[in-house]
Amino acid sequence: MQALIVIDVQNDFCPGGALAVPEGDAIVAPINALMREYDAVILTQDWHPAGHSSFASQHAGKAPMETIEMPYGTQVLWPDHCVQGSPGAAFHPELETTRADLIIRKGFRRGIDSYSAFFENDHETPTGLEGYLRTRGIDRLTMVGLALDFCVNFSAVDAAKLGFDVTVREDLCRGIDLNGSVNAARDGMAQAQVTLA
Ligand code: VGL
Ligand code: ZN
Repeated sequence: MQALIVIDVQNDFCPGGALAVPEGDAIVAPINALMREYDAVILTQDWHPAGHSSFASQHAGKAPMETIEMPYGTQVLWPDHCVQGSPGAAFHPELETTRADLIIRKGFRRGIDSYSAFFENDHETPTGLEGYLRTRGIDRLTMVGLALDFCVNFSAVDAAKLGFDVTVREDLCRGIDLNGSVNAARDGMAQAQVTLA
């Protein structure tokens, strides 16, 4: 069984949004077209409480894109984005959300970020997605969405480590590209046996 995992295709990651990824909206129509080819479609949604610890606004003297040391490791600080219930947290209006079997939200704990659809950034707190996929007999995953170098990358590497057969469709992703993070993500995914297509 094969699932399409659509990562964070939300207004804040599209042009005009709070953490806009260049051309983030260009992938929406082709992702919609791809949905019908899969046994299951799963969407992820970045879903932060106001005042989330990944927001630069919560750290005096810090600007977006700077880093901070958290108990679970180094954290990039972001502009306020994807605040629960805000228009920026909503899916892109053209994304065919009605086709989704499951919407998994992440990053909802104030003190910890969650890039991956499988584990929070401590790399051990599960989101529950693994159990959902295994109980449905889904073993092959195709990942698309935003951003290639953060949430798609961490989700794909975790999925491969968990033993899923993972393909990332790079043409249906766009990246933030912070200090070479797109190339680093490509290397990390290849090392983890993720197929880049
Ligand atoms: C993401 C940064 C912060 C992503 C989410 O979806 O890649 N990036 N929150
Ligand atoms: Zn976020």
